[in-house]
Amino acid sequence: MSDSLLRSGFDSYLRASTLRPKGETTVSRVRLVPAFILCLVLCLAGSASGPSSAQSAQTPAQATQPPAEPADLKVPAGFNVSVFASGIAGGRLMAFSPDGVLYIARQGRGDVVALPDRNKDGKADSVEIVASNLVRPHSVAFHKGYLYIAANPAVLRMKYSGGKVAGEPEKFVDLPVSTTSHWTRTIGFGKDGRLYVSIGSSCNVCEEEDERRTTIMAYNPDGSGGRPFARGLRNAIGFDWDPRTGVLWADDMGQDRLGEDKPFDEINRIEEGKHYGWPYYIDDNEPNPDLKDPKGSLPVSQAVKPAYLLPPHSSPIDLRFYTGNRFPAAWRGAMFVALHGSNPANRKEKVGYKVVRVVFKEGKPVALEDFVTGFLKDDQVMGRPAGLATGPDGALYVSDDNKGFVYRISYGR
Ligand SMILES: [Ca+2]
Repeated sequence: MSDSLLRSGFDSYLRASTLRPKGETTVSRVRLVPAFILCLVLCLAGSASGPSSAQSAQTPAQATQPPAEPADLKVPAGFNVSVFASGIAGGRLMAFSPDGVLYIARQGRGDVVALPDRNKDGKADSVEIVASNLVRPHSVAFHKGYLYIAANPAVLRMKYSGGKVAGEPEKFVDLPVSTTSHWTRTIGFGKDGRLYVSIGSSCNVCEEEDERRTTIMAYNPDGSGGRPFARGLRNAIGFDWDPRTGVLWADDMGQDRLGEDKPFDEINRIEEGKHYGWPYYIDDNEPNPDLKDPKGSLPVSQAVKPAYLLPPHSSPIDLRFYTGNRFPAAWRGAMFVALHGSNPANRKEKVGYKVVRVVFKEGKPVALEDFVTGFLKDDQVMGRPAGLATGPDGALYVSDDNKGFVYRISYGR
């Protein structure tokens, strides 16, 4: 893509940044006038107290719907689960700041909030908006004095020091524009200092023209030199490095409308320069039956098979290693995956809707074990797990973008 196209992509991002994304708001016409008045009141309150992106407490007036009930979640014996924060609908991926405050991107609201727990009672004291008017912010990361935010279509950053985010978000890296599905972008910094960004496909099944799509991209620490680190990943929303081995792992979400039990979602062991097969291959390198008249091709010998097949349509979002030391040995350093759960268009009987631990044997994933269940109750959706993060307190935090909770999973007393 040319520079001018990249620029026009960001210009349209800036234009769009004042608009609500289509398809994710539920404001009806009859509610527009009260919503406008509410917005006016909030804007005036915001301008009286400083810039919109400054850290500010969220007013209760923003809660326009009755509060959701937390799910009755189940965790293994010895673990505890509690509500850390509520009112975080659309909350996706999370990161802890260097001073131990949980930050989360609220994709639907277009903002990033901080959830400080200053009195360390396992409950967020407040919901503080640190950046707003963003288009589909999905993932956050802290690195060397900045908070990075993956939005669409750019990675943004804000200065971070003394426990505070300051100023307005500035563009750091341009990304492909997505106005349909797979608009999520996930970021992480490797030990090599590079910025890694996963970018999903523009379609359900197709060959991409923009080589940045269906990859995990890697950028130099200054944002330059972006190139695909790994290709052939349809939508690798969650990725993380095993802290013990340094190996990069990513999940991948298989395509839609190929049947109730096809294709599998995936866990992949990511290596630089490798191709993971999509769109040419699905499952264990089976030719993709929905790819008609492809222009390109890939020798099957060059397609890396999944390291583990996840249940079809279970929809893995975040994939993270537990990096704390409060869990028992079997869960220390464990890989967890948030299975967001199947869409009724793909499957009648729901699958996913839980957080699983991936059991490894001799360095390879061999099984899944339930870690957090109860997001389904009598087939009713009580929440959908999305983001995962290990806290400095050794607890695992799980965001639920559907009912807007952040749950805290701790061990022992
Ligand atoms: Ca607290």
